[in-house]
Order: sequence, then structure tokens, then C-alpha cells
Amino acid sequence: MPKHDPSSMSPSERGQGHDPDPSGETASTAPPVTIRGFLLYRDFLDRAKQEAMVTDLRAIAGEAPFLRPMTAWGKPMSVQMTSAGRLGWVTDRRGYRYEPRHPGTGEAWPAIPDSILAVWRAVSGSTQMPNSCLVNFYGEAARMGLHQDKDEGDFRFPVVSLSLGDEALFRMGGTKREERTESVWLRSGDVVVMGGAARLAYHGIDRIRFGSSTLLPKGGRINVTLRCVTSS
Ligand SMILES: O=C(O)CCC(=O)C(=O)O
Repeated sequence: MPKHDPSSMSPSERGQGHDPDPSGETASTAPPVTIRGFLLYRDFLDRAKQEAMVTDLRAIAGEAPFLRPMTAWGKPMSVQMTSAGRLGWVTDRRGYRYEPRHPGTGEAWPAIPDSILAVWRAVSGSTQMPNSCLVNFYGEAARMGLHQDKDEGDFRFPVVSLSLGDEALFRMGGTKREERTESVWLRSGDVVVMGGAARLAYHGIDRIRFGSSTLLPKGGRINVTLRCVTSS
């Protein structure tokens, strides 16, 4: 069992020209802040919605357990991952790709919960619904190196990313690795949209502030990333 076992998680400045939450299913209606083309919706989910989402994520982890994936170079990632939706992102010695089944159980991934799809509807500006929902768990020392999301086969649709639990230092760059970067601390309930010029922008998590949130009783951070992936 990992030190901070994700399966034991307990419930415990827009301007894009449309209402971020016409359904009222999410919390904040404040416009996002734009940083280098990334749209940051601060406090998008209130505490009750965050707790409900954690309950939904526990159910996903019950069916599709978190794994610590191996990179193509044979190094285990510091983040633990699982997925929901038709296609889940996986990595192993064969490299990065999307697969219709959990690599451990061999079962299809669970469906993406409505609580998460509601966020996509509110902020993506897209009528296309996501078919992939990556769930990343960050324990105390976990991080995610600067990378581009480019395994999806179609970059017309944005990537929508939600933060739950401990604060995380999110680094944002441009479409070239060597470009200048800017960082912001993401808090529980924040939502980031990477679309348009930012769709292929480099980004990563330098570190988390372990224990900074009370959402997950044992600490840590969950990131949920929604994407539209072309079937291969
Ligand atoms: O944890 C985050 O906020 C970012 C996750 C991410 O960049 C990814 O899964 O590709």
C-alpha cells in the first residue's frame, strides 16, 4: 500500500463571451485569469462540490486502481494514475499512448462521472465531450516534469484540468521547451483550460505543498485532466 493510499481518500477572470456555468452545476461564475494563454478559473468548485468529486473519484479508483506507471526509459513516475472514459492514458516500456483498458485489471475504464463532465461543459467552450479523464494522485514528493499534451491525435479541443487537495506549483510555458515559463500555485477547486495557443504549451507541476489542504485527510493532491482523444 502506498504511504498515501489514494484509494483511502475519504469524502471529508473569463471574458470568453459565455456564461461559465449556465447549468449551475459548478460553483464559481467568476471570469478566468489568463496567464500565457492558459485560462485559470480560481475557486471554480466549492468545498461541497470538491467533496462530491472526491467520492466519485474513490469509486473510480475502486474499479480501476491507481498505478505508478513506468516511463519508456524504465523509470517509475512519481505520480500515481488511473483513468475514466473510453480511453485512458498509459505509459510503459512501449511509450506513451491511450488504451481502452486498465493495464492492471484488463477491464474497460469506468465512465466519466457527471460531476466532472459538468466542469467540461461549463468551461471548455466545446460541444464535443471528452472521452478521456486522467486522474493523477500526487503524494508528498510527487511532481510532473515540463511536457506537452500531444498524444491525443486532435488538438482542436482544449484540455481541462481540475485541482483537488493540496496546493501545487504549476509551471506554464510556450510551445517550445526553451521558452520562458511562469508559475502559479493551484489550489483545491481551481480549474485550468489549455486551448487555442495554449493547447500545445509546455506545462508541469514542480512540487506540491503537502498538507496545505484538508480535503484529503491523508494529504496529497488529485489532478483530473479531461481530453478529447482520437481513437487509434
Ligand atoms: O497535475 C496537473 O495539474 C497537471 C497534470 C498534467 O499536466 C498531465 O496530466 O498531463
